[in-house]
Amino acid sequence: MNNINNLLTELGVDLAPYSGNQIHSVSPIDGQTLASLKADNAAHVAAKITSAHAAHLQWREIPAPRRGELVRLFGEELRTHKAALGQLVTLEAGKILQEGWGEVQEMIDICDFAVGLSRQLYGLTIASERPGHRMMEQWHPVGVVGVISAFNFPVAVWAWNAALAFVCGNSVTWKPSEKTPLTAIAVHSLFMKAVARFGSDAPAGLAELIIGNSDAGIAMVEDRRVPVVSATGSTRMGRDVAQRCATRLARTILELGGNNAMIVAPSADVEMALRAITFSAVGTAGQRCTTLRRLFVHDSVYDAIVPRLKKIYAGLPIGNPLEKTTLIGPLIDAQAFSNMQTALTTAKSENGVVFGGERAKVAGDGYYVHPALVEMPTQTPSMFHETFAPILYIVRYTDLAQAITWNNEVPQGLSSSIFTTDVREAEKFMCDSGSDCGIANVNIGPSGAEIGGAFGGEKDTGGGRESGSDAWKAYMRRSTNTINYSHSLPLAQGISFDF
Ligand code: UN1
Repeated sequence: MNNINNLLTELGVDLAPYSGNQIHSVSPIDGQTLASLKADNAAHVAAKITSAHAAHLQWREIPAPRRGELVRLFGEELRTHKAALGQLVTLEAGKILQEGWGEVQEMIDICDFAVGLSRQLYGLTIASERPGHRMMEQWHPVGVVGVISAFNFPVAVWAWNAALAFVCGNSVTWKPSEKTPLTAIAVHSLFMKAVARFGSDAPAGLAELIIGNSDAGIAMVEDRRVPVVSATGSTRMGRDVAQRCATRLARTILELGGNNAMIVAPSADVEMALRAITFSAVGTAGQRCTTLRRLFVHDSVYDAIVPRLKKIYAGLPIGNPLEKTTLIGPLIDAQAFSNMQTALTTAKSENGVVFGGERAKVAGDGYYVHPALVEMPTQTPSMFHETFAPILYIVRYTDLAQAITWNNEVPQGLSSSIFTTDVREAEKFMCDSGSDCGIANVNIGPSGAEIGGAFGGEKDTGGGRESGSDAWKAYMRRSTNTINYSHSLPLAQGISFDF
């Protein structure tokens, strides 16, 4: 408890205005309650959106490079508070310290990216078919951006969205997971510090934080003043968000389930593959949307990979994620543990051979598990589901085309990878008829993406793209302008309309 109070003080967080008895932040490390908070209801949400909307009307008048300056200052706050914020992520979400800090680093990276972007919100100039005409497009702020984030990346995912949204001239309302309210409050307070340093042209209400349950999220999603909703979480949640947004024709950016595979080909560098498999399958205790869940190993390297993997798995340090030597922290809660056990039982009923997967003994009331390897006879029905836990299904293959078919056969389409040193296989995997995922990697695992690339995936993953590349366009509205500088009014398509 002392630890949490010290951290909150260091981060400049005053919990008093949030205190209540409706939302409980429970540390997955030992099951202790870190804080109890009140929940926003629909009326609170509406008031926050009113404030965010008013803020957007002012903020859009500020030149984009100046808006970038606010994000730069926020990045500075994150650099200063990286250690404390990363530790708070560990306390509240249970990921190991390295990954807690990594998450804050990802926030810093997107801030840097967004600062540069604030001078590069380019539109095209387009050749007109009409004489004395010019066409161009401009990108304008869209309004209030609603962000829904999940427990597993409680701070980085908001930053991917918010850093871009702010430089694009928008305000942001944020509904974090009810499992991780403290990290959200801490990020909000760091952002408000940056706002205070920026000066009076940053309007109050630029960032609004909604602490609440799903009813608060629904109130945000259904509010007509929120033209863009970016949601990260389960496919079930995303489908619900998409349907509600569709009825009011709002735009969505969806980052939903992943069921990511790796193909290990005959020419693979075995040592590198083992490192990549282990990090991407057990990192964040298997609770990343990019976690490696399905492994297709070529028959010729199966015996070089699978027994070694078992040995590695048996020696992985499981325990308190605050301890430096730990590599696998707890699952988020009891429900996650029970989902994992159900999935393993189903796998057995499909002739899967399970290695590991049982509860690990660690002091306190946390749900720690031995990560599981499950050797499957083929790709069975249970492998089509994403279970948010460290279960890695392994299937032997002989033909690359078959492995690529398996890669693409599941409903989700987030991330994928191949280990091969054969250029033909690598290109085949990445070509039009190769992996159908938003991310297709060669000789690295499916997780751990950098912010420079567009992040997201197809099918049940939702189709959204966030963070790098041209993802910023989703946070703006495009206007096409045709300017006539001639003295006549020719019509497009040569239409004659004389009167
Ligand atoms: C998520 O799991 O929700 O690529 C995001 C990665 C991280 C982001 C994961 N950069 O694993």
